[in-house]
Amino acid sequence: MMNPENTLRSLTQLARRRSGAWLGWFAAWISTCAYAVNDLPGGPAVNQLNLPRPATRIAEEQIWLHWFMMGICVVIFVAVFGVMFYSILKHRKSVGHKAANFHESTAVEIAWTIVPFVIVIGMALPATKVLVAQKDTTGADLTSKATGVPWKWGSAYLKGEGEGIAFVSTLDTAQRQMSDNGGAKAGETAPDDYLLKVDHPLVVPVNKKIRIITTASDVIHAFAVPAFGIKQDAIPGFVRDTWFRAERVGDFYGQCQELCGKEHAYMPIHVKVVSAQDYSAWVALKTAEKAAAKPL
Ligand SMILES: [Cu+2]
Repeated sequence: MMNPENTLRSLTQLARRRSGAWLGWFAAWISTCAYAVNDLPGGPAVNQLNLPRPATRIAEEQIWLHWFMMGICVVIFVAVFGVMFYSILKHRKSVGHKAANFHESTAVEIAWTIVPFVIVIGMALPATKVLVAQKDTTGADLTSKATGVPWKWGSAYLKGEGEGIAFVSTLDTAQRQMSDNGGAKAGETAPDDYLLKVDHPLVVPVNKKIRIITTASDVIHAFAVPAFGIKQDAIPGFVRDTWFRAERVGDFYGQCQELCGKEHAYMPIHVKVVSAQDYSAWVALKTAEKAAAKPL
């Protein structure tokens, strides 16, 4: 058995080794920061502060709601603190003011009931309108099921053009290796779609209502694409759904957004929005691939 002195010594050694590792890690991190990183259209941008550029009406409405609510909060903040600081400075006791007595003032009671009520209704009405639209998954042109599995996303086209197509989408192996090795090393550059590139993106047609049914095989995951304004938990044993209608072609990225386990960071979502013709061509290709793979 180890005596306490030996234990202490080995702990100190371990701490020393660890701090060396931390310093090395910190230096590596600083050096990767020096590389040029570019915006990823449909994904995160460099120094992005605002919400991503919307690709659906719902995402557009969410951004409007965000700034609308923010505006109301700022007005309330400025008004409340303005009155407070004005009162503290101009009506202080040292300049001869006496405190007014508002006890049982009906006018004040009515004002502080009506004003917040009006504000809450003014916020709830537009928010409810968007929320109801978000939840309305009826009348979809295409339905696809997204299944969260450790640590990938399974896609199965259930209804609409492309019915029967199914695949599993996995993070690009080269990017995964780069991450396992501690990120981009000196002389290497992490691609703009770092940890967002997958082998099989979810291909959908533009301007069509796409319904995504979510479920999971193990733990709770979440299917989310910020540019579409969607985020839906994928729960084992349950079926939930969400929808989007992308208004422009392009690549859009998301990630699992429910902390699901050790490889939560490695299950990105890539949605490829293409024109109707390109979508039909992709469906034909996938169908041919499936037919070729079938045993005779
Ligand atoms: Cu997950």
